[in-house]
Amino acid sequence: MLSKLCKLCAPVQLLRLPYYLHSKLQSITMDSFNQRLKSLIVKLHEINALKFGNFKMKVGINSPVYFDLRVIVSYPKVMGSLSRLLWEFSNSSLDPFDHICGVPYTALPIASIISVEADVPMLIRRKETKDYGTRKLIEGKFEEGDRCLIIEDVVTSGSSILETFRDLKTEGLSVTEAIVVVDREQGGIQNLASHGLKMRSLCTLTQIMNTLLEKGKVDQNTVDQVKNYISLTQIPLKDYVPLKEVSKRNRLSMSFMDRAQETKSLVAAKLFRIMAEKRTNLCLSMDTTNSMELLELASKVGAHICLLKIHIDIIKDFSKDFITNLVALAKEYNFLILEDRKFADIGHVVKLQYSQGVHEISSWADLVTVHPIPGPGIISGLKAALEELSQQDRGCFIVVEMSSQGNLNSADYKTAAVKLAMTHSDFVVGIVCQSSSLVPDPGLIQLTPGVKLDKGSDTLGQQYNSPEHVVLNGADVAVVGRGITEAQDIIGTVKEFQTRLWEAYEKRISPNE
Ligand code: 5IU
Repeated sequence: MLSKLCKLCAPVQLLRLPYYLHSKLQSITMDSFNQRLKSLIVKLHEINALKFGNFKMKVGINSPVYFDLRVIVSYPKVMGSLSRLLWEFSNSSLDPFDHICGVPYTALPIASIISVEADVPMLIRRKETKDYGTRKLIEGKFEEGDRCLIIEDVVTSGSSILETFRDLKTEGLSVTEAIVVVDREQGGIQNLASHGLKMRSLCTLTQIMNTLLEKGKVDQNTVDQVKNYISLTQIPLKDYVPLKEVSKRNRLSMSFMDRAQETKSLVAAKLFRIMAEKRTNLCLSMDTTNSMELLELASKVGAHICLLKIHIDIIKDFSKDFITNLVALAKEYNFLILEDRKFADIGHVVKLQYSQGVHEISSWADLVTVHPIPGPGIISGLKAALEELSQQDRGCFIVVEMSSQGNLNSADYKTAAVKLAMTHSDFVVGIVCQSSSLVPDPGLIQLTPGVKLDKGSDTLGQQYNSPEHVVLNGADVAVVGRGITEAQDIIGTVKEFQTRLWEAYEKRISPNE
């Protein structure tokens, strides 16, 4: 593979010369390499790919310097010389490899240029897996065991590289090394090394600052600020879910009992066990406004459901007695209670909404639903409320995708939401969604609403699929509301849902039986 790389690496291929010429030429070449690197740094500064000021970083720490190498796509010459320098710098001493893969998105054009000019096959990592078709994480042609080199533009903590590393490894590729344009010297190299990945960088932040100072582009004060910042801010890996935590086992073919072993949450394990023991993956959604009606229905169907989902804020005659009776029914019939509160505020407010007010939700609801839109603070807020309770077996479902027509859940939002769920899987028991690809971990439970005996819709945007359809699309627990509550024969209908959902689940885990 490396022998093909002549076009890009010609300037450093000096290995067959006599030694005295070799070393002389090598130092000339190094001088010219360094000159070219310095001009590149100046150019990057000119095109605003390097900025100085006070910037909020993805990892939540303010920085006096910001790199936006995305702009290079508007400067093809800069993009070309950056890619060439990166390759010349690293290619002669790399571990053997069969493919290169740029970390999406900024490193994609860099990897593409290297791929074309050095004639080395490229792979592309999908940032979000397709909901349809082959559901591949990695695009391109490769065999299991092929070796892949990762290419990245700027490294801070190394978390983006590690996500690409994890997906490549999940697809069976062998990855030992990453090459990067800029190392911000904030712990990335050590973080990657702790996951068995070597990293080499074309230049460091210190080198960049020294060059810009030498060329009169920044003053000593800015250089000192950046140096001080580097020494103070060694950034830990925050959102990265290590490879070992993402089980390679496909949850769709695993039994609920097996999956109870995979979760970190007590309440998720309890739900898995209830489903297996009662042979039901039916969640009844009771959107009624009358507490007596709710209790009556719960006692009628309690034996056939694993989960009862309610909206406490629509009950007109709420009382503490109602909660006492509901909790007693849950115990008697062995189901859990899900308050479909869909929290969506900042941590401080959800902490109060969860534990205070007339409803004191955290004191009785095993589970709640949460919109991840505010970010991780919402999970911290809910957890903070629980710290004051002696009852610790509580959890939440994160709403990643909705069943309603025209919902605004974009692909990027869904990816970030799933990541949040994975990062907090001690408290997040699962994901509310419609498609199996959004629940990668067997320890997480897919909760799917929008279920009726037949496909259809209501007049306000709700969309329904059949029990078989949702289970095949990954639903572990199916939420049925009006499909049951508005049926003529409620018990008969509950039993029909229970049977059809359970049979679909059994077929999913053992397709040939
Ligand atoms: N629900 C949905 N869709 C969603 C989410 C929640 O329908 O995407 I998130 C709730 C709303 C209602 C129940 O409480 O699930 C479904 O009731 P019906 O089966 O009656 O439509």
